Amino acid sequence: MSANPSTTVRDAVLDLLRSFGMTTIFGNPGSTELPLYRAFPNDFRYVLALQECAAVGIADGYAQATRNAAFVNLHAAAGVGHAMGAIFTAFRNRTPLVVTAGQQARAILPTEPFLYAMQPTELPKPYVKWAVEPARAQDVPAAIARAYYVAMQPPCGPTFVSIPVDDWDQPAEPLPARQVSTALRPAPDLLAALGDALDRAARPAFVVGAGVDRDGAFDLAVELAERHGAAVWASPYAARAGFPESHRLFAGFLPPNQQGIVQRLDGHDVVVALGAPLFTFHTEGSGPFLPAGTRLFQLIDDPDVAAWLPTGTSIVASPRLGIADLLARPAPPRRTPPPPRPAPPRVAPGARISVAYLMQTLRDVRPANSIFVEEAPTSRPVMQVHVPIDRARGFYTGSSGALGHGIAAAVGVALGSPGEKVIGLIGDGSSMYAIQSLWTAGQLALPITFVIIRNSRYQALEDFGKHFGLAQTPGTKLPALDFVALAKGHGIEGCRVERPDALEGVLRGAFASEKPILVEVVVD
Ligand SMILES: Cc1ncc(C[n+]2csc(CCOP(=O)(O)OP(=O)(O)O)c2C)c(N)n1
Ligand SMILES: [Mg+2]
Repeated sequence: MSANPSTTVRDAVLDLLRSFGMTTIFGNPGSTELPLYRAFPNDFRYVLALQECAAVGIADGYAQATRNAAFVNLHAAAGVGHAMGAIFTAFRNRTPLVVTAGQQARAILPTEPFLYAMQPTELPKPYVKWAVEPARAQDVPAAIARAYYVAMQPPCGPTFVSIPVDDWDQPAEPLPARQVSTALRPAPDLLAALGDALDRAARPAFVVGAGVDRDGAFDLAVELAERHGAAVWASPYAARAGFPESHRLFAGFLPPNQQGIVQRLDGHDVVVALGAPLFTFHTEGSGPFLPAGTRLFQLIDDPDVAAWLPTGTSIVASPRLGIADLLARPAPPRRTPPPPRPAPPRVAPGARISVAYLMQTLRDVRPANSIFVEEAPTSRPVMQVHVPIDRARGFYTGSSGALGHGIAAAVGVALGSPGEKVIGLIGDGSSMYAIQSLWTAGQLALPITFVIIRNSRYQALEDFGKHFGLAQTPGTKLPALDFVALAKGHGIEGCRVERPDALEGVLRGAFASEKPILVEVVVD
C-alpha cells in the first residue's frame, strides 16, 4: 500500500463493479449500507425490493438471464436472515451472486452495537461458496473481486462479503479487474470413452439438466441428439429446459424417484447425463439406480455432483465444451430414432377452468418470444404435458424446493431479457412468499404477466398428505386471499378470471400489455 492511496474503498469497489458489468445493485438498504451510496453514480441503478427474499430472487433471475453475477446489498444480519431461503435457492440454482451486507462500524464492535452481525460469515453458510469480512477496510475491493471470480467459477453460486459501515470512506488502492478463466474442457481420454460408447450404443438416451441451458448449450444438445438418434429425457426437477420439448426425440420428464427413473430408462444401453445430476429424488426409494446392463456417463461442471453420483463415469467439464468435443468426432452411422411421443389430447373447456385448460390456453396464445418462470407445484406436471418449451432460455424454476423464488425471479428475468415476454406462472400459495416482487415489477414497468393459479390451497401438501397416509392435512387451506387487491396494493393492474370462455381474451390482453399485470385464474 502506498503512503497516499489515490481513492476510497467505495470508488475502488464501484470501478470494479463497472469492469464486471455489475452496475445494477439489488437490495433493501439500512443505515449500515448507506455510505456505499454517497454520490451514487449515474451509470449505476438501484433496484429496490421491499423484502430481502424478493431482492435475492430478483437478482437470481437477472443473473441467470444475463449470464453474469448480480450484485446484492442487504442490511446486516436481519437482511441476510430474511434472504436466506433465496440464497439457498441461488446456491442450488448455481446462480452467480455477490451478496454483500453491512456490518456495524469497526470501532464499536467490541460493545455489541445495535444491528451488530455477530458471526456474519457463518450466517449464510453452507449456502455460499465463500464468505468473508475483510480484516482491514482497504481489503474490501480485493474481497469483492474474489467474491466475483468465485461466484462465476463453475459450479457458479452465491458468495458473501460483510462490510463494516465505516469502511466505504477509507482510503484504498484502485484494483484493476483480471481475466479469470472458468470453463473446463473434458479430459480427452474420458471424452473418447464416452464418444466410443455412444457410437456403439444400440439405444442411447440423453438426460438433459439445467446445466445445458445455463451453459448456452441448448442448440448443441439438439445437434448431438439428432446425430445419435437418442431419446432425450429431462432430468428430474430440472430448473431450466435444455432441449425443445416438442422435438420428435424428446421422450418426457423423469420423475424424482429412484424406481421411476429405472423404469423410464429401461431398454437404453447407454445413458448420457448432460448438465444433469440425474438422481434428484423427492421421495424415498430403493433398489438399483439404473436398469441392469445400462452404462451411465455424466458430463457436468460440478465436481461435488460428480463425486456423489452413485454409479457411472463422471466427466467434470463445461457441458457446452463437452458436447462441442463430441460433435467434433466423426459422425456415427445413422440409427433409427425412437418413435415420437403422441400429442396430448385437446382439453374441453368444462364448466370451470381446469389447470389443464389453463395450460392449453397458455400454449395457444403465448407470444413466440415468451419465457415461462414457474413456481406452481401441482400445476407443473400439467404444464409439462400442455406447454412445451421449445427455445433456449425459455423456462426457469427453482432447484431448491424453497418457495418464494418464482414471483421474484420473474421480475429479474424480465429485467435481464428486454423485448421478451415473461409469463410468471405462480401458485396462489407460492406467490405469497415474495409477493412484494409485484411492487418492484411495477416500479420498473416491466411487461410481465403474472398468472396466479388460484386453487385456494396448498394442493401439493394435500397430495403429500395422502402419500404419507394422513387422513387430513392441517394448515393447507388458503381462503380469503384477494390477488386483484394485492396487485393494486402493490401498484400494478390486476384482474380475475373464473369462466373458461373469458380466459383466452384476458390472457391475450395481458400479453399485449407493455406493463406488468396480474391475472388471478380461479381453477377447479
Ligand atoms: C419456503 C417453503 N415453505 C414451505 C414449503 C412447503 N410447500 C411445498 S409445496 C407447498 C404448496 C404450494 O402451494 P401453491 O403455490 O398454492 O401450489 P399448489 O400446491 O396449490 O399447486 C408448500 C407450502 C416450501 N416448499 N418452501
Ligand atoms: Mg395453491
